[in-house]
Parts: sequence; structure tokens; C-alpha cells
Amino acid sequence: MRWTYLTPVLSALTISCTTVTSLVDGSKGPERVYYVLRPGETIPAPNPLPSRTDIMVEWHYDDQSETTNLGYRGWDFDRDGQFDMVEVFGVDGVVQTRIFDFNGDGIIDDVKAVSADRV
Ligand SMILES: [Ca+2]
Repeated sequence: MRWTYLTPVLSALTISCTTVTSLVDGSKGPERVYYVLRPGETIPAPNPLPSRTDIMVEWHYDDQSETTNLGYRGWDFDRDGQFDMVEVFGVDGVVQTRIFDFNGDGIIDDVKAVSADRV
């Protein structure tokens, strides 16, 4: 699965999610230092269903701890090896946004926010 052409888009989205963790007592928790995007195995589906690939975000903190969460799920509708749609997940594991690249040029063609009342 070729997904690297969307790496700049995913990186921008991931950076926008960078926050400092607030603890229950109100103090600040460890601060995120950097992240690594880790694409998983592409899961094929019987035709005409799209294949999908989960992309995990591995966060590294200043206290040397790490967390990993599902950040993105890429869908390949026409089976050409490029994502046609990428779902963007929030830290709660719920889809926040869907981005579309209909012609496979790596440029976003459409963005649809997923409202909470439709989930
Ligand atoms: Ca495709």
C-alpha cells in the first residue's frame, strides 16, 4: 500500500493534535516530544469492498514514556494501492474527519467533518 504521498497531510493533522496531558490534580503531565506514524497491514476485502490500512500514531513523551493510538484508517476503493479516503480518529477512538483524494494525486479533494450527533 502506497501511503507516503499522504504523509505531509497526516503529519500536519498529527501535529495539530499535540497537547500537554492534564492530570486529575490539575498539574501538567508529560509533554509530547515527537511521534512516529506506523502503518499496519493492509486488510483486503472481497470485491467490490475497499481494502483498509490502519495507521497508528506512536507518541513519545519527555519522561521517556510512550503511548500508541489509532490515528488514521486509509481506504482504497479502486484497489490501485493508494488511499481514496482517510478517516482521522480522535484520542477517544471516534472518527473526527474524513479526507478524500479521488484522483490519487496526493492533494486533498474534499474534507468532511463528522459531527458528534451522526456518530
Ligand atoms: Ca485507490
